[in-house]
Amino acid sequence: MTTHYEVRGSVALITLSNPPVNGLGHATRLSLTDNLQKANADAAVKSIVITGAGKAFSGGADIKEFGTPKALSEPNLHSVIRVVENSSKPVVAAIHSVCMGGGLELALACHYRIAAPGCSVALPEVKLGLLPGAGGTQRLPRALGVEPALNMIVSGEPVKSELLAQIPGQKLFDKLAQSPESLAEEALAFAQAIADARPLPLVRDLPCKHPNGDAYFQFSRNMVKGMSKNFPAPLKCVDAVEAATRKKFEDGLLFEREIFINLMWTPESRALRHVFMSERAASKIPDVPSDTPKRDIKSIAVIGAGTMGGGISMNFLNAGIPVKMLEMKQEALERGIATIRKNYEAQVKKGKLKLDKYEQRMSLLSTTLSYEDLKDADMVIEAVFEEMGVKEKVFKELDRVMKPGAILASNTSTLDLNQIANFTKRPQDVIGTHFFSPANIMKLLEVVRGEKTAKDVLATVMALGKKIKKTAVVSGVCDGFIGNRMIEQYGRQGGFLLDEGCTPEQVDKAIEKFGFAMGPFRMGDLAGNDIGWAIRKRRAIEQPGMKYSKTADLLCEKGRFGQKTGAGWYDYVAGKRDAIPNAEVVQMIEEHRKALGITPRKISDEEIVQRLVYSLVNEAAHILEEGIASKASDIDMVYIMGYGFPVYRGGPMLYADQVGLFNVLQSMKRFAQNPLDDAAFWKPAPLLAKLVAEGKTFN
Ligand code: T1G
Repeated sequence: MTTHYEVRGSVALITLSNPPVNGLGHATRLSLTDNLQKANADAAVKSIVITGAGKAFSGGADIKEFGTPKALSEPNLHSVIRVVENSSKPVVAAIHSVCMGGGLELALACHYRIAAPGCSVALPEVKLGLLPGAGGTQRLPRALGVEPALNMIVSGEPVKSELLAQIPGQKLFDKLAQSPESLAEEALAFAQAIADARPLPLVRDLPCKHPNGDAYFQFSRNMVKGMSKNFPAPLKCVDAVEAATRKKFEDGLLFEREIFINLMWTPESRALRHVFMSERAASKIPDVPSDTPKRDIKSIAVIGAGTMGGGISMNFLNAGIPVKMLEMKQEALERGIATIRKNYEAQVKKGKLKLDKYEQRMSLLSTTLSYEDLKDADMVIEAVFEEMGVKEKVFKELDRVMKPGAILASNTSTLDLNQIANFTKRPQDVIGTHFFSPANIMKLLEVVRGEKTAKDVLATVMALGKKIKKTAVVSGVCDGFIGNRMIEQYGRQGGFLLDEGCTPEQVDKAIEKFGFAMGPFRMGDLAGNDIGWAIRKRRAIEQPGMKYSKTADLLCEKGRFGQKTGAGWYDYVAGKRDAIPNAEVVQMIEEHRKALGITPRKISDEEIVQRLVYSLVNEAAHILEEGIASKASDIDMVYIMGYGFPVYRGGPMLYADQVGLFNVLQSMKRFAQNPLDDAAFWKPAPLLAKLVAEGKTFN
């Protein structure tokens, strides 16, 4: 049963109880409808209150049901809403905490609404590539006014109930409760007081006009078009709200329904729903139960006050966790503090951070030159030079000074975490926390699980990742973990494309048109081409057979490391980020081709995109079959949150599923036949071949 029913005096109280957020799944809709009919049939009941148990009134339709027959099974949300509106007795919605999507649409169908202060009210469907599909685009403008309603529907952002109640002329809330605690009692009293009020007010009967509709909606379309490239839903939201001002209510409802169903089947909505579920699935680790006890992390130590150490520290300061930063020299500490201050002051200047908050965060930061001062920290994160000898010294010191039970984390991005753990006598307390630069901005955190990392250490760090607002994804130990291991293959393909006839600009533009934030060559210039250079030198010793294009080495031999040297694949003007193509680099590539006897050919954007994206997919299949990542959706999270993969395509794995793994494999076979490519490169990962043979998908 997913709604409770009880009668208090002459009021029937129906409580939605479908944890965690009272999603309006089929069972809940059925139970709610039954209880509404029961209340209407009970002569002792004069009025009805609907509320939500736990931490929400309702988080909306049950996203987990989408794409399954249940989502549309009767009673669907429209039918439930009709039962509420047709109730012969007044129905009062008592909303608190969270009232979103279908949950708000349900409340809008009630005759009266009482809200507790602090309730987050939203129609966030647009974030799932949809629009409100149960009358929200037709009722909210009537209850709140066209403009505030359109803003909420197009942005999908929550607004606090007390702010909405202040909108002049709003009919959304009949009353604001004194507090969340008094809501139920106040709602019952209200329901009793209006029990005989007739006629029962319906939001659908309210007028819905905009005094300057044509101009307003045209203006809205222009604004929305600018910010919603590649996302079809926002503009459709404008169409639906405009329909509310032009059509009869029932016609507007049909119009909304038609758009909703069309959007539901768009690849963009499929991708955005996948991202919503994947982001939450990432925190679920197959062999670590969600109730695993976590260690209490009240203070953090950070070793290294450089770019990474400073950025990492800011995450914890932002979450109100004190940080003690250690460096070898005082001037390094001062530089680190100055950088942190500069970052915060930039946010204060942009109005993104209040001055008192900035000072409060800085008050949580302390520094030291002595390891002894770190001994009471609950967790330490080292962000020192990426060289195993340095890591060894640091971890031996940490092992010596840190209290028992402290978590010892390394921010290494390429080194073997198991080897680092074995420098200590407590490898079970060692874990990798691979932040992405800039560490205070990038959402991705790869949590690297060593073979001896204890389960409670892993659970603790995953929960800490959520607390500092990161998308934490668990990776096993391998060279490059998940993201960098895949990006290496992507980079190799980029080099082969240059050898065969492309310019850096052509490759970047093709993949950026596909939706990547930045192509491989602009990204190399940003991260520093010398990083890849060092990896290739190491690779030449460890895996001599691995084929690379020489172009990147030729570039580095010219000292063109990228933005940090003012020139890389492109030229850069100081203080600007624009990548300016450089004729010498193009000429260097042409001469290199001649030296190899290669006649350049025209390569289509489609081939560029396929070779770059499928190189990610094939390496990801290896990562999955080796258990480095436990699920394909984690890999999608890594790529969207850490490498600029377009969110509206859902990540490389979902994209491959939507292209069809059979088609991916066919393309790979074609690339393998290209003598200038690398047949070994395109050898399908066994898992990929298996999924194709079985007609299955990654997700
Ligand atoms: N359906 C199913 N599960 C949901 C859910 C939903 N609507 N919302 C949250 N969950 C699960 C989530 O997967 C996680 O599960 C747990 O609840 C806690 O979520 C017709 C069609 C409500 C503000 O888009 O914004 O109505 O991982 O970690 O930080 O017009 O969840 O524990 O198994 O995010 O406290 C519109 C989406 C649906 C709201 C709570 N509604 N949810 O945040 O917890 S479409 C939404 C949120 C719709 C109608 C249309 C947030 C939250 P698990 P959480 P939180």
